[in-house]
Amino acid sequence: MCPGSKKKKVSISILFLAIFFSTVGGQCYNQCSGNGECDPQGFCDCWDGYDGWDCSFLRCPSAPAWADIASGTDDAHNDAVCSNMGYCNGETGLCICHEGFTGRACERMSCPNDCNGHGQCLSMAEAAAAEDGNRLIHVASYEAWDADMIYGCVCDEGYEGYDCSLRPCPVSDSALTSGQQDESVVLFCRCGDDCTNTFRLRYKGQYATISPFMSAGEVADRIMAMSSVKSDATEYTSPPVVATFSGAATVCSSEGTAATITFTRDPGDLPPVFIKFDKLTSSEGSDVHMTTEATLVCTCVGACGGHFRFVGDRGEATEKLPFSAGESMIQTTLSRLSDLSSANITVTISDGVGSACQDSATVNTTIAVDLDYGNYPLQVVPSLFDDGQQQQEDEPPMMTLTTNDGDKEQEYCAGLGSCDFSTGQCTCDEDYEYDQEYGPCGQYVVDHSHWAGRQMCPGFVLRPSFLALGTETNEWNLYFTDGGDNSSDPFTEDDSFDSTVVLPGYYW
Ligand SMILES: [Ca+2]
Ligand SMILES: [Ca+2]
Repeated sequence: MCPGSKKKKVSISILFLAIFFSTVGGQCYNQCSGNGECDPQGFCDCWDGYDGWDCSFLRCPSAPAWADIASGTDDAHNDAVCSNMGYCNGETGLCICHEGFTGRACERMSCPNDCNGHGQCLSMAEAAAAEDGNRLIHVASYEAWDADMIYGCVCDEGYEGYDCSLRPCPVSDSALTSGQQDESVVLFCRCGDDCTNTFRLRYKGQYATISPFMSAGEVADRIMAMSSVKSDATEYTSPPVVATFSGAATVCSSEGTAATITFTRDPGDLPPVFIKFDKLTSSEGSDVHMTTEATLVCTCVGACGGHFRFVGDRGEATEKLPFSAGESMIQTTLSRLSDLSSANITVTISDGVGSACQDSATVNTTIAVDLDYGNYPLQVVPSLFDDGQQQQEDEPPMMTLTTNDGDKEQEYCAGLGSCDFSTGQCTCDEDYEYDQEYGPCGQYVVDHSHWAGRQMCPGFVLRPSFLALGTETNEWNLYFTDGGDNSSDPFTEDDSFDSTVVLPGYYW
C-alpha cells in the first residue's frame, strides 16, 4: 500500500468521528454553516436559499420539471431544482442548463439559433395570445403545463423553417391544373351621404386606408399598394387586385355597397382580410362588415339517414346535423361555434325545399356569415354513419361546400423549378423562365427560330393543363400549319403539328 492512500483513509476516519460527536445531543455539524437551524435530532433545517446537509450550499431555483415521475394520476411536472434539466452549482446557486434550455431554473426552451434574427421567439402562451393577421390569426389562451416552457420561432415575412433560416422562393399556381379560383372577399359598407372619416383593411398585417366614396379602381389601388400583396411585377397583363362593386359606384353608400375584392396574383387559400371601421360615422348610422358566402350542395340518394358536421374557424366541429336539417337548425348549430352568433348567420335553402339534402334532388343551401373579417373558413364533413352504424349500402351522399377561398396551388417556382432555400432563388427546369404574371419559371421558353419571322405560332399552342386533362379545346385563336389542309379544327386525327406549349396569358 502506498503512503498516500493510507493517509487518505485516516483523514476520512477523523471526518466520520467529527460528524458523530458534533451531531449527538442536538448539535449539528458546522452549526449548519450559519444558514439554518439545528433540529433536536441533529439535522439541519436550512433557510431559504441554502441546501446541503450542513446548509453550506446555495440552493438553485426550482420550476416545473421537464421530466419527473408522476406522483398520481396526471400529477407530474412538479417543481424541481433547475427543472430537472440542468445541474445546480452549489457554490454560486446558479443552474447550469442543458443545451437548448435557459432561464434561471432552466425552466424554458431557448429558440433554435435565436430564430436567426428573422423571427420572434415566443412561448406557447405568447404565441396563442398574439395576433398579427398573417401567421398568428386568432387570439386564444393556452395554459397547459408547457405554456411558458416551450418556445418556438414565429418567422418574419420572407423567412421560413423552425429556426427562420430558410428563404422561400416565390409561390405560384401550377399551370398543370386548371378550373381553380382566386380568393376573393366581399366587403359590405352602408354609410349615409354625410359619411365621414375612413376605414381600414388589414391583410397579412399590413393596412390600407379606404375613404367611403372611393371608386372600385381606387380601392384596388390602395390594396395593391400594401407590401403584403404580391405585386412585384411592374408590368402585368392583369392587375393583382380587382375590385367590383354592386349596389353603388362608391365603396360605401346610403343603400349599401357590396364590394368583391379578388386577389388574382396570390394563389391558394389566403389569410383573412380584416376591417377596422370604428371611426366611420354618418347621421344615418353605418354598417360595415365582411361577408363569407358558402354554398352547400347536397343530394343524399337513398342514404338520407346519415349526418354531417360543419368545421369552423379554429378547427372546431359542430354537433352533428341530420341530412334533413332545415334553415333554422343549421343556423342554430353554426351559432354555437366560437366567434359566431345567430345574428351574423343567414341560411337560405333553395326555394321550396325544407332540408339541406333530399333523396331525389340536388339542394343548394347558401350560408352567409357576416363578421369583421373574411373569409370565414367553413368546411363540411358528411358521414353515412349514424352513431357508429352504417345505415345502408346505398350511394354515399354528394355533399360539397364551396366558399370564396382560393384553391390554386401555392408551388415554389410555379412547380417548374427547384428552390434554393438559402437564397430564395429558383433554378428553373429546362425551357422555363421568369414570367411577369406567374413569377419565376412560369413561362415556357418558345423556340422561335423556325418561325421564319411570323408572329403566329406555326405549330400548335397548348396549355399544359389541357395536356394534363386531355381536353381538346380551342379556346384561343390558334393558328398552325398541319401539312396543308389548314383545317379550322386543330385537333383532327390526321393533323400533324409541332407541339409547342405555352402558359395561359402567353400568346402572340
Ligand atoms: Ca392550378
Ligand atoms: Ca382564405
